[in-house]
Amino acid sequence: QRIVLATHNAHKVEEFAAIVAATRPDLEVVGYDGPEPVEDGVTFAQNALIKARAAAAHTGLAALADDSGICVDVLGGSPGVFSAYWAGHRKDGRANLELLLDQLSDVADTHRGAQFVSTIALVVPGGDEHVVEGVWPGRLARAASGDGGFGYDPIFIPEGQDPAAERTVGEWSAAEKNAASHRARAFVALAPLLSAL
Ligand code: ITT
Repeated sequence: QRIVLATHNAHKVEEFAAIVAATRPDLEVVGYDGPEPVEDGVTFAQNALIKARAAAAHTGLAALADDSGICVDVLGGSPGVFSAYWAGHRKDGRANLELLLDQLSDVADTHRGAQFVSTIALVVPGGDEHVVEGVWPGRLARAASGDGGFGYDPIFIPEGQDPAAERTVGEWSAAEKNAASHRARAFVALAPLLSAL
């Protein structure tokens, strides 16, 4: 079974490949280098559907797209769908992360709650459309640490760690992240839909 992954983000491709290899090794996930549609939705679901529909139409294959971001409680859920260009620099993840740290510089640890969200759309050409979501709760660190992963990983501390040894996702291995992340959680909801294709 072949399915196209409609993303131009190499980190997402890598994480998906690892998650699929661990759970659905029979599935052949192919990359997408076709036209990039304008992502003008105001929700993760709208943007994920825009990307998956474009890839399904262009390739004739069932298509998956991930729209994701970090949602910070004291910012009312921002950056959210604007996560990729929060500081205006779409390709410069570091500027985005530094702006977010600045914005929270006066906020105490008890109020730094945040969550990563991954919304995945599955579009079958001429057929069904599905949207699933994975949420990874945690809080923002006071400073960046670690250089693993991408985007906001160096400032995100997932919930449920030993309080004496908490680490940011930037300090986690790829295998640890891919077993626990918002993307892995969305994939759990996606798996039965893929099996039904
Ligand atoms: P595509 O649209 O081509 O898939 P993109 O990077 O532009 O790639 P999004 O519009 O979904 O994708 O933006 C997601 C942003 O949210 C991403 O650039 C990061 O800043 C952040 N983000 C999403 N998942 C993340 C993760 O696992 N770790 C760290 N940051 C993440």
